Amino acid sequence: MWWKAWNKFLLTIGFVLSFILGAARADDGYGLWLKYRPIDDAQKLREYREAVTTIIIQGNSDTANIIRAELKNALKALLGREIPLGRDPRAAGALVVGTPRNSAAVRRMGLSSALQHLGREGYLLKSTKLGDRRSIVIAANDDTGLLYGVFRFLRLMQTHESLADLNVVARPRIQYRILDHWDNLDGSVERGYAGKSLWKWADLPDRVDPRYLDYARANASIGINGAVLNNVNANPAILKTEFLKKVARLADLFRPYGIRVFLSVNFASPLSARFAVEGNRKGGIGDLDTADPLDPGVRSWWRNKTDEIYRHIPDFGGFLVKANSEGMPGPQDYSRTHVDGANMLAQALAPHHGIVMWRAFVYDADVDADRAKRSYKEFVPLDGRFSSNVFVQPKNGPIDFQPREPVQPLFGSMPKTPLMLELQITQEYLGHSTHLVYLAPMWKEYFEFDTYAAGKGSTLAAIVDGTIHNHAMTGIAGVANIGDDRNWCGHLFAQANWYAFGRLAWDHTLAADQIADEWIRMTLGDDGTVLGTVKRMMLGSWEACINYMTPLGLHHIMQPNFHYGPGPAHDKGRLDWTSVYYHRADAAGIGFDRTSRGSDAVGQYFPLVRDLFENIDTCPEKYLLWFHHVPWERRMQSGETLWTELRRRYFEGTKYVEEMLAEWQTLEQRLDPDIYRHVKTRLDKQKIDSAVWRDTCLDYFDKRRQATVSSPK
Ligand code: BDP
Repeated sequence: MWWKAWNKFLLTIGFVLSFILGAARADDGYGLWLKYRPIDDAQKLREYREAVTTIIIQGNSDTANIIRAELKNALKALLGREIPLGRDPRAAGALVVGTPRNSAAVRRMGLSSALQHLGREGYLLKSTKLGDRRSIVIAANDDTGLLYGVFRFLRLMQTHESLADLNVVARPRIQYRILDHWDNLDGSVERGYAGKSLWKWADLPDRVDPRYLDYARANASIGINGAVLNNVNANPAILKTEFLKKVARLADLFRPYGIRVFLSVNFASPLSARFAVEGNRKGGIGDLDTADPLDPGVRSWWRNKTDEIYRHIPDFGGFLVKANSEGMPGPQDYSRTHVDGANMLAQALAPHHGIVMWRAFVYDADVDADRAKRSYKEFVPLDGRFSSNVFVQPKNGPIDFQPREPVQPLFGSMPKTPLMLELQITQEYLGHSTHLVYLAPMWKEYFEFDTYAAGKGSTLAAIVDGTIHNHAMTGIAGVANIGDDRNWCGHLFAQANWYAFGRLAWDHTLAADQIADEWIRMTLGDDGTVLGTVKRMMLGSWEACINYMTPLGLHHIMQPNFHYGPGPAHDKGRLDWTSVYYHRADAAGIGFDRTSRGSDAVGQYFPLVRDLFENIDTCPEKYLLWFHHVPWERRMQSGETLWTELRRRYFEGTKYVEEMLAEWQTLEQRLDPDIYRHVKTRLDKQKIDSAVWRDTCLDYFDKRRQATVSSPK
């Protein structure tokens, strides 16, 4: 038939075209750190080919099937040959993957006791001898642990580590490792710089974008085990039955990857829609005229809704709540407390083992004149009163994801409440997905910050992972930087921040340097020159960004709303949203006096830290203008005046960007051309932007300073 021939012709053309286009299109970044580039080191290749000749994996669960497919594809790509599935664990080069339940080989090896303390997610990688043949075992108590173990194993190969004498024992240090998507139901993403939302709500639940699986795979490969799907500024409609069906479909897809879904909920959801003001923020989807958490009708509304959610999603994770913050409704609208609000939801979730993540990002001006003090003041008095399935979730710093802040003093000050740390992966205040800023060094600085809450060693990490105050429930959340851009994150190097978040959530003791090393090798290849150059670029990029935006403890001087580019002169609107409120540059100097003579925000830290910050001579210079209003002529550690030092920092920041660009250009011949151009374009822009930051801020501050000099006495 003619149309059959025609179809065949079209198919052939399509195939040939896609082949040509595919060949012409080089690396578009879609493959993330899971590209599985062929091992090009001949000796390594020989070693790996000997070490893995056959894959033995038991079980037919969805997760087992995912593992099988991942191993087959990855090994084929890495080793350039098909590795068959086999049955005999005694074969030389057998890669045995199993749990004591499903694998006789794992049982025979007596690994059960070693697995005892590894929970559902931990795993072992061991070189072993079965008979007189060498093989490798990946063992865990549960399929999820196996999946993590397999990704770890593949990472060893991707980073060209030796497979001889493997003896890896791993388990996560933090239990809930969650990505928070600030995705709206209309497909836009709040503070998203990588296209639209990944979730195609209009297509779900019937049509499924294959990307969902790659998203889940990428998360599983770095140990992320939860996803909050929607914006904290939550649209109540997410709880409508039609949406729950869509959410359930995603949950079904993510489950075999060890990922549970969570939702942000709007506290006013039980209200009838007629209360709607400010778009969707205050009106609900119910038929009640109150959302008072102590009202029996409201409580049963939440109970019923929660029960319904679990009928759709039996392992639903729980609710994230932004309440009484930036116009979002909350219990205080009814003269109730955060405890009343959180515990009501916690009670509805408890029978299903769900949790509440109640955000501490609140800043009611009535609470204190200094915004930095407000969440501490609201939450510390509530310690000990939250239900056991409630996390309070503070951001890392006391203001708002600034390039650098001191740690949020709530950490360590609520010993009876598990605190889930909220980090921001998306670069809202750090140049969006245009600037290359590697965030692992920043997160490490926070993790290692010693609060002295229970004496020396009370680091943020030790508080968050439960060791200091003995919490079994532990968690960390990162505001995602993922969208539907082909390369997921907008900037190729923003992928490194997604990667680093997952790695640190699993093990916060990892070094930023090591994580960069892994990411570069897996993403850009194993060329030593590329590795060295790119790592250098990455490791100094955060400090450089601080320098060209907000050095020496400055903060919140960006352009309003958009949060991109400098706006030091901004002084309109709500006081605590303006730049001049924060930098306070005036006749005498610059900086926010938060000492005991000023707002006394220092008083919220434990004595040793408080005293360190209080004293201008001991306050670390990186926080100087956060805590002190400092005279322009004050001598800094460098011997320079503050003004000269400030200038020096701004110039140091922009110089670093110029160097990154120059260094990147030296790599042109060694990199994929698309990747090269993609990053080069962004570095070009970063160079311009950083100079704008520097010049705008210095000009402005200079005027304030000059005004001083020339101002009439
Ligand atoms: C601020 C963002 C805003 C978020 C808010 C939050 O500008 O878009 O809604 O944080 O965390 O940084 O709730």
